[in-house]
Amino acid sequence: MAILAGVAATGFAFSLGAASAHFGLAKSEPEEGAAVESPEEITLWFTQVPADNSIAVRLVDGGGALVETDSLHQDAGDRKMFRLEVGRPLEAGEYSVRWRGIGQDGHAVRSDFSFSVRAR
Ligand SMILES: [Cu+2]
Repeated sequence: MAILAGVAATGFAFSLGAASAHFGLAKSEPEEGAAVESPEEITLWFTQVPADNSIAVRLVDGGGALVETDSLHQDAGDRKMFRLEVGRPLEAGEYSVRWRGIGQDGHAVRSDFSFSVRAR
């Protein structure tokens, strides 16, 4: 009985560890699905501090074309937080933010989220 309990507890701890080790996006500004005025920057908060220099973020318009942006900055105080400076007014329409990065478990993860810019 004690052995079985020990095995179960180990399995539980392992699955918790695997879940918490996985890398992803915690939130963003603009949020997924938001309709906003042209944002000066796009902010991403990840679930953990990514591997150094592993984050890339691209802004793509509704037609799939890459939108030229300014630089990406990692926040010095909160290293899970990254800001992409847009650097230009965005026309009204749909946009996707495509990101990739490497978490502390060494796995490369990529995903995207979308928002729209309202007509003024
Ligand atoms: Cu992982």
